[in-house]
Amino acid sequence: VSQKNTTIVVGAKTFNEQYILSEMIAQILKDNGYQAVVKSGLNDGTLFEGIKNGQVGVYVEYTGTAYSQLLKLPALQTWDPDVVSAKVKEGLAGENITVLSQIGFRDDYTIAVREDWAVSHNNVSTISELVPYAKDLVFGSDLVFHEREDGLPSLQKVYGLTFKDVKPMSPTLMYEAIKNGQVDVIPPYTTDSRVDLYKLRTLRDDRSAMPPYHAILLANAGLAKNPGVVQALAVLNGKIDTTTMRELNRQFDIDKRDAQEIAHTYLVQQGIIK
Ligand code: PBE
Repeated sequence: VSQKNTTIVVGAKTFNEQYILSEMIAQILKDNGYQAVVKSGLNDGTLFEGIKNGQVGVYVEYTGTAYSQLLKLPALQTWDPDVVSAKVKEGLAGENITVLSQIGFRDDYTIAVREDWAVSHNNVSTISELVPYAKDLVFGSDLVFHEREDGLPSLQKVYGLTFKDVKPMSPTLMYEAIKNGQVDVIPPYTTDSRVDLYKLRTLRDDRSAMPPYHAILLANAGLAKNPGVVQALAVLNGKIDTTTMRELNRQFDIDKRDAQEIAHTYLVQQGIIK
């Protein structure tokens, strides 16, 4: 059980909302008298190991990612979000990890093409309709989507979707890459404002190959026994919806504001910290 004089490590992955939310968590903890430090730029495996052994105290994960990547549970026919959340909570408990809350928003993977390309190709609007064109198209992946079980391999299995080439890149660069025509298809995150700003069309996952990704706040089980920490972070329960998260991400990606400052402004505006 962590005392007020031990430092709580807040972990984060490598994209917009992860930087913003980890700053929020750290600022809330500090406002409640705890010491906290953000460690960002971590990959899923490092975060999973860290939160199990306590080197990471808290971080934001996503139900679909915890389900398929961390717990390696078998794909479902239809992805009922409540079933996914329940299985994740139970599975993580067995790994010394406590789900403190659902934050409120979903950050799903989608598949997107340029709007003008879609219009000139029979108005493609579902993943099924993309399949016949894929052999001539280049897919720009984030660093992991093309090889994770719930990503491209699942789309290959469910739809028979196979591209001419796959180019992995940092998640933040793939939006520029499709805008500039370096790639034809990308897997945007649904909380990213660049989908609209760059005139992309997201295609409906009409055979439900991909799981839901609700944002969940995870804590090391030892830390979760500290009622003060749990109570301090309870303010995030259901607090941030998808529209709000997209707007905060827009401030980061488009306005180029600092994550720490975005987090601070939001928490003050909401009356969460002074
Ligand atoms: N997501 C969607 C992934 C990346 C995009 C946020 C669920 C994840 O980091 O788990």
